[in-house]
Amino acid sequence: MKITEIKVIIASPGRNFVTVKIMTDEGLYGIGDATVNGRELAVAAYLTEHVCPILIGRDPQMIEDIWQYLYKGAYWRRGPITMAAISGIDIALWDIKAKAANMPLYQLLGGASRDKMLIYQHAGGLTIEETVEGVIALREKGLEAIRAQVSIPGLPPIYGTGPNVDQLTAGMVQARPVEEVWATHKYLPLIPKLFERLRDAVGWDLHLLHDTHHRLTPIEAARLGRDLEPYRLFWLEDPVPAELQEGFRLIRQHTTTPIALGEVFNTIWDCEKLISEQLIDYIRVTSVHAGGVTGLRRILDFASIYHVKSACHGPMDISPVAMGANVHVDRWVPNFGIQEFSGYLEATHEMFPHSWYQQGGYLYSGEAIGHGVDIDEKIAAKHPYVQAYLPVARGTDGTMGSW
Ligand code: GCO
Ligand code: MG
Repeated sequence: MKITEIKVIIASPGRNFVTVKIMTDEGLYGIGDATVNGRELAVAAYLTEHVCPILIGRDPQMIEDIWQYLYKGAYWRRGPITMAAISGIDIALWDIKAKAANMPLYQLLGGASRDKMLIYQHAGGLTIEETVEGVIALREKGLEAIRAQVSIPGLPPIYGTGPNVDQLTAGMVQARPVEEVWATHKYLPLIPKLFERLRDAVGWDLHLLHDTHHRLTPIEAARLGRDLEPYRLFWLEDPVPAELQEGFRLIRQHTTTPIALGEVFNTIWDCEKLISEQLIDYIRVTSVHAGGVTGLRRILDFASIYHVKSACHGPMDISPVAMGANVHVDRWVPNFGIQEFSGYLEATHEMFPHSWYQQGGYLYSGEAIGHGVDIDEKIAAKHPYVQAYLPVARGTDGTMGSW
């Protein structure tokens, strides 16, 4: 089998996605996701200028060799743009291999370890009561795990708390990032109050999660983790930016609140210490950013030795293609924890026909051959790229912080 053509499709069915389509001389094709939210065109150029031309004529069945060729062969290792490009190719190659084997991808990976994948979705509000209502509404839809976020009183809505940004900004050009305001000293005492109220309202059966989105220092995170202990969270996510992996030792010394981390990680080297020192409980790497199915599987296998469970990143900017790859890995991986699934806009569903589906609090892989996700290129052509950025966050004095 030979690769004959690789298309890089940039389309914005409500938000931007970069999709890879690899064609072969045997008529089989594979689809991959290479989206990096807010930096889409950089990955697309990396692929079209530097990756696609050198793969034409190669055997698509040699997935590991192609992965190493793109990783080691670039000389400039790691990094989100390189790794998203490798991921897009890798996901498409696994799709082709599974199609050639006439199997759903999870079968090729080793077969099903479970029938359905526990998911969590997001509830947010401008006030604690609004968030409580959001959590109750999701529970009524059958969700068993829910992430809860709330705005800081007196400040404009922050990450995960305002009206759904994706619905609001669908198709709108954004010339520069929105600026949000952040105040740690107001946030830290607020969040335990949210979860105290939530436990009163929903009891103890529901899994509750919270995302700090990299905004604290280790000692602040240790304090928050400790203050949240009475409410038994499923996890506290991204409490601190993780470039300094040893910073998490401090958090661990002070709290038993489980820690989830890794949605911005690209390789095993970004989390090697965090995992081997058992400084985290859930690893949030995802197929589109951590080297495709090949990279994801390697990290999750490594994590299994240290009792760290999988929790693939799955917001709206992870396309339905990467979601398909994640769901097949999830179906197989022995150390599965949970899958994030924030759902998609209708236009996104239409552009990416997929065999995975949600029912209540679970995702199901479906039994389609390959990873089961396709792209409708005619629909994609109707949704051209729209300039858009992720927001940034500043302290109340204007200091740039982590968003
Ligand atoms: C999450 C994440 C996302 C990111 C987004 C950035 O936990 O789902 O924090 O919401 O902010 O993916 O592109
Ligand atoms: Mg997050």
